[in-house]
Amino acid sequence: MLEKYLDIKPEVEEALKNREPVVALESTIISHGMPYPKNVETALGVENIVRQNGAVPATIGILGGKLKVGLTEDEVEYLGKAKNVIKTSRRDIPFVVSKKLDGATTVASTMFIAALAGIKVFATGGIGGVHRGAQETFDISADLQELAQTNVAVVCAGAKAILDIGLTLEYIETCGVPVVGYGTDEFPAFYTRMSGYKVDYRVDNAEELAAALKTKWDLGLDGGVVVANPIPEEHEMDYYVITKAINDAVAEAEAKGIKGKETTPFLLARVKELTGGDSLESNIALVYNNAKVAAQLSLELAKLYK
Ligand code: PSU
Ligand code: MN
Repeated sequence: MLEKYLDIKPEVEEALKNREPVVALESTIISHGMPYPKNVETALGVENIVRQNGAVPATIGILGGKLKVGLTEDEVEYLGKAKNVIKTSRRDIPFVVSKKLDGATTVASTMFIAALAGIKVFATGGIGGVHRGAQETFDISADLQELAQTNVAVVCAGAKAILDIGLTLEYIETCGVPVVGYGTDEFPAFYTRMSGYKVDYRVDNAEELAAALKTKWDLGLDGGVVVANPIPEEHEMDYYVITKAINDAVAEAEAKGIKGKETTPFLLARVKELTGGDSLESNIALVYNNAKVAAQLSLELAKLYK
């Protein structure tokens, strides 16, 4: 039945069959998170880093209504360039699929599809979360509800301050999802290593993390884990520069009446413009760093699930 919907790239299928390490990657970051051609360059660069670290990359997206697990280079290029690709979160999947459309998957839908295929580790830049002003707007990303129910570890650089980081962490706690600092006690704020908020647990290597994940899932504690991996120091942004850009972008979004699924892409694009492109360079560096950690984690998990 699932074969009707799922299209797994042979290399990925082979690795999954042999219980070898595989790392899922999302595609909204390609279509709505970064401009062309940097988006395509980054997506392919991330795949290379996963490979160099001994795992098989599987970039996930929806093409012609097929849930693709492992995009080819041409398909990544297509998603990076095309204008009509739908930002697809959990609620959108049945419609994008049944209408045979093209969709770029968010953290939520990438987790869902990764789990369908049997992939346990996923690398991205930042997760969605509770937006600033959510007390009024109720704007809370479906990524958080997905983390509550889908058994995939998400390696990210924390959450951007376009979100309310404190409320995001509270909501994640309500979902029963652990927030783990990778080599840090503090939850990172994407462009910077510090946010002023602590993580729930700190791990200092992939082995320790894999053991906790296996235990979680063995016990039937369904749901994901946020693995918060801070941006490398040399790529960190200046706190004041990035804070101003984010505050200005958030104010602009409000003034323009930007709402719903447009909010995150609007803010990402504006922050990039307001920092003269510097934020994009940091963004790329932290995604690469997450790909490395995700690959290491997938290797350790593969040993435990052999
Ligand atoms: N945050 C980032 N970069 C991104 C996204 C979030 O720093 O590219 C994307 C991810 O795909 C994430 C989605 O799942 O935005 C969240 O969108 P929303 O807030 O509409 O759920
Ligand atoms: Mn939203």
